[in-house]
Amino acid sequence: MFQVFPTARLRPSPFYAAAVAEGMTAASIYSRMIMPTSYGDPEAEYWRLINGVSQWDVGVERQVQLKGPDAGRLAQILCPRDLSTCKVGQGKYVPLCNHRGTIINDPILLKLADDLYWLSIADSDIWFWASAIAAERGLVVQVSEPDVSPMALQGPKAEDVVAHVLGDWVRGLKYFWFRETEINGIPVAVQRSGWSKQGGFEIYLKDGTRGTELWNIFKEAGQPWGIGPGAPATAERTESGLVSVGGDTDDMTNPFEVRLGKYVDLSVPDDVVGIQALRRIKAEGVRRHQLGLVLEGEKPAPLGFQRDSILREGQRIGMMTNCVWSPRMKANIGYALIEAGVAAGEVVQVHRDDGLVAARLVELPFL
Ligand code: THG
Repeated sequence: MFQVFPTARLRPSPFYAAAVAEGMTAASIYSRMIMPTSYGDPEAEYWRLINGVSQWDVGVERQVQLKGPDAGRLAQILCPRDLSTCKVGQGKYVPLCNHRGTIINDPILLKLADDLYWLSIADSDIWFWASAIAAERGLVVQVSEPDVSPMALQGPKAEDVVAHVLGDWVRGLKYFWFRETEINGIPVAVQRSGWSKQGGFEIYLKDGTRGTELWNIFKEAGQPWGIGPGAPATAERTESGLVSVGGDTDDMTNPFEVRLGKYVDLSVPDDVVGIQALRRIKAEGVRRHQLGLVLEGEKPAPLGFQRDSILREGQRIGMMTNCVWSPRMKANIGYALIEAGVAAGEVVQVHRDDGLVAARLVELPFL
């Protein structure tokens, strides 16, 4: 047992005190912040997400704000997805790539105004990247990290809870669309989004001094629906086929390898970072692709990234990037990043601490 304490560098989220009060038992580090990952009963937390409503401190999803006359131009230069039709109030999932076409982050982009965007980022430092590219291209735009921290409500009953707090208009919000509003004078943006496929909303808190207050408003409002604390759930996201950039990807992974090619528009302007490489990769075809793995037996496999961990007839053909017990499939499942010639339906061997275990390759998502 060890403890990690918040410091100026390991910043607590505005919901940290609430998470501790809820009985947080485990946490991870994400964007140099503490992210609660469990409250002591992972099984109950999983079923609450599948059947009810779960409340998550995802303040680690930091915003990179682009503000100024060239904000829209910078957003498009950073994103190999066409943003020309993106409306104010709309969000879009946008894999970001470097000049070689390698995925470096996969934010949700929010267009707050014609001259104001947020990139709601995953775990890498896009603030440096965006400001460097803006400066190199001579753009008139300020890049900053605003005081904005999301809290998620996920699960089939999330909509009822959010409508109870905010009104029935939230039921009409389309996927990834959002609206700025206030809750008891607390400034927020409310978006239909979240890192699960169970449906739900994210409440972006715009005043970091009011995290506990906002947390408790939803905690109390959610009582009739059995709300409880939870966190982005590895089992659910794996079953649902969501990609974790940095977890399921390495320093050579392009979007086409991990089923994110549908978020790349090859017709975006030539000055979009990475687009030339992405066009070349698309023309040449990928060398690897992502499939699901269903392991034989009930013994858990080690979590996480293992290079060359998948074998076929003694040959190393790829790696298992993630592995978790699926309560709904009653099996250990994971993702393979594997040679493109290897197809779903084949049986391979996966390295485990006690030797090799057989695994069947399947198409994603599992469910
Ligand atoms: N919410 C917010 N910010 C975030 C995340 C979030 N930043 C970091 C991280 N999560 C970004 N990653 C993802 C990955 C997938 C999705 C959202 C954020 C997602 N994908 C759907 C899918 O793949 O099926 C839908 C994509 C689509 O159809 O456009 O939801 O969770 N604020």
